[in-house]
Amino acid sequence: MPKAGRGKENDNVKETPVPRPVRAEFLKSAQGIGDSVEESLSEVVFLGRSNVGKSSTINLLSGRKNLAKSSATPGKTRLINFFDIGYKLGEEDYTVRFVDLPGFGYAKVSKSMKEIWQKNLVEFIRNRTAIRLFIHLRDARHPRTKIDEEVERYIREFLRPDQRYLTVFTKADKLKQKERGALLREFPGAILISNLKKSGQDRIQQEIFQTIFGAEF
Ligand SMILES: Nc1nc2c(ncn2[C@@H]2O[C@H](COP(=O)(O)OP(=O)(O)O)[C@@H](O)[C@H]2O)c(=O)[nH]1
Ligand SMILES: [Mg+2]
Repeated sequence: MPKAGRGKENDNVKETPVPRPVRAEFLKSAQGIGDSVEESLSEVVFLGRSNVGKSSTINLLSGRKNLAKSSATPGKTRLINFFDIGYKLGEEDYTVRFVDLPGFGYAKVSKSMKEIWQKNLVEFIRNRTAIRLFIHLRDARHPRTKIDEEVERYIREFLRPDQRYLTVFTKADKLKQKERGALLREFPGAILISNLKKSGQDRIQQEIFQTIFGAEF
């Protein structure tokens, strides 16, 4: 892939390029690893508590208003959903697979991952070879919930060298400017987004391309 130009501030000659979604397609819903789609593309997994803004974020990143149904029909909410997202970066075309995992519950204290996720989901995230990036969505107003901390610790324990873990805080529009700065200082490397204001998504697209295609921005 062509090396992306490093955009400097006040440098109006070269702008930092952003991968642009141009196609999006729902593939299927699966119960678990057994009936999932073939592992033919690198995958980005989205996980987070129910109502954190997962569907909204997938819609924002895919450039499609209703790709991930914002209010999934009952029964479908426990399934793993697969989407292929086609991108353009410069003149090149790329495809990335998005995986939307069921939201985990609000349990304050859990003794094991089984109480957070069903067995089939734990099996999926641990054993699915195609996963290259975990995007953990967290609510910017509640950055330290026990369940989010547990999930992060759990996934980092089995994270492979070819996999990355990215924390994205949603609902940035609910914070004051000062609070946004404080949050990012507390979580270096995290990204803050607002689905309402449609802000922050470019950096996620760049992270996806850095991880999967080794792009440099
Ligand atoms: N203010 C604000 N609301 C958001 C944001 N993202 C999602 N929401 C709202 O939060 C609710 C849950 O969003 P949804 O995407 O369905 O969450 P999911 O359950 O994690 O898939 C909806 O009412 C969204 O409109 C955001 O960045 N800012
Ligand atoms: Mg949803």
